[in-house]
Amino acid sequence: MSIIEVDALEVLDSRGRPTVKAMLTLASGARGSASVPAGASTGAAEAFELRDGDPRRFRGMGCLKAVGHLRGEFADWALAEAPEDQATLDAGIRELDGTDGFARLGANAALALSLAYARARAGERGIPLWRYISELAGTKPAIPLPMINLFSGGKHAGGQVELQDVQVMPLQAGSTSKVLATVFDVFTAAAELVHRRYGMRMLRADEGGLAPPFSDAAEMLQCAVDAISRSGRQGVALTVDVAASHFWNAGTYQIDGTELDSAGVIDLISGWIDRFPIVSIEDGLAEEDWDGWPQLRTVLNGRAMTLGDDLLCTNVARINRAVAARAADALLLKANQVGTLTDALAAFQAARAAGWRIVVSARSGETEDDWLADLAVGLGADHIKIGSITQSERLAKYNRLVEIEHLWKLPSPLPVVRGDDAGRSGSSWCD
Ligand code: 2PG
Ligand code: MG
Repeated sequence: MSIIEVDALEVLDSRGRPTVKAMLTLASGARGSASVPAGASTGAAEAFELRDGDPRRFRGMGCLKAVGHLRGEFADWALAEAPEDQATLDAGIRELDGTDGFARLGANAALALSLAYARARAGERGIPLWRYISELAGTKPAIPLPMINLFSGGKHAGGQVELQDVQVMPLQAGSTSKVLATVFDVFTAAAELVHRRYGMRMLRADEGGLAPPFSDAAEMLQCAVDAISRSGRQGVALTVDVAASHFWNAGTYQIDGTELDSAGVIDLISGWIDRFPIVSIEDGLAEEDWDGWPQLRTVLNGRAMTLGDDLLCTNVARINRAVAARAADALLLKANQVGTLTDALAAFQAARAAGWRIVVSARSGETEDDWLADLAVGLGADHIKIGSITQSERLAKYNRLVEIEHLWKLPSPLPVVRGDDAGRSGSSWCD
C-alpha cells in the first residue's frame, strides 16, 4: 500500500536533547509514527546520527536538518516510488542516501521513517507490531528476559567509576510482572544501602540507575550483591556493561586507577566472575581490540555471555568477523546503530545463524516510544536491556512487555545459565 504522507518533528529525549519523530500515512488511511533514541557511549562503527551543529541551538544537537530530510527528500522519494514492503522501503532509503551508514541524510531520520512505516503496515493489517516483525524475520515470538539497570558509572553517570552499568536479572521469575516485582525489591534495597553507605538519596544516572561514588568496580559489584541479599530475593544474577572502549587509549586500559593491557583486563573480569554471580559481560574489551576478544571469550566460555555492543555496532560485517574470530557469543542489537529495521534484522539473522544469544537494547537517551519491546518480542530475543525501573522512557517499554505478555499469552522468559556452552540447566549457584 503506497505512502501518501510523511511528516516529522523534532522532539526531546530523556536527557532533554532533541531527537527525531516521523509520522507516516498510507493510502489506506493507516498511520504510523516512531521516535528514535540516542546513545552517549557510542561505538565508532555506528551509523551516522545527523545533528544540526548550530552551537546557538541545543548546543549543536538540534535535529532540524534530519526533520527537514524526512519532510523533503525522504517524503518525495517515498511518495514517488510507492515502496510495496518493508525491505523495498529500507533498501530504497539506503540507496537514496547513497553512503555507508546514512552519512548524508542521517540514520536517526532513516530509522524513524523505517519504524513509522512498520507501525503503519502492522496497523493496516490489524496486527501488533511484534507480530509484523516476527513475520518479517521468520522468528517465533517470545517474551525476553530483561536485564535491569541498578548502578551506573562511566559515560552514563559522573565517571566516578569506569564500569558503565551493573544490571540485575532475576533468572527464575517466570513472567515480566514477576521480574519487575523482584527488581523493585532489589532496587529499593540498593537505594537504602546507598543512602546508608554514601549518605545519598536516589541520585540517578542517565538510565535511572543509582550512581554513588564507588571507589572501584569490585565495590560496585559487591554493593549489587549486598542489595540482592538485603532484598531477600533468590536467583538474581548480575549482568555488566564494562563499555571498555571508553577507557581504552592507544592499547592501554585505565581502570580503577591502574593501567592494564588486554590480558590484565581479562584477568580482572575473570576475578569478578569468580566472586560475583555475573552471567553476562558486555564490551569487556575495546571495540578495536580484536586480538583480545577471542581470549576474553575463551576465558568467559561456560561462565558468562561474551556480549558485543561497540565491538559489533549491529553491523553484519563486524558480526561476521567476530563469528569467524570466535570473538563473542552474543549480540547487543540496537536498531539506531544501523538505521533501518531491515538492517537490524540482517544483523539479528547473522548472529542467530552463528548460534549466538540476542540482547535487544535501548539507548541511554530514550523517548516514551515503546517499539523496542515489540522488536524484542517479535525477534524472540533472549534478553532485553532497557535501563532501570524508575523513569517513564524506560517504563513505557517494560509496561508494553507486560501488556504483550497479558494480551497474547506468549512464552515466559527463559532462565539462562552462564555462557553458551553451559546448556540450559545445571547452574547451581543461581538455584
Ligand atoms: C550501551 C548503551 C545502553 P548508550 O552502552 O549499551 O546502556 O548506552 O546508549 O549510551 O550507548
Ligand atoms: Mg554497551
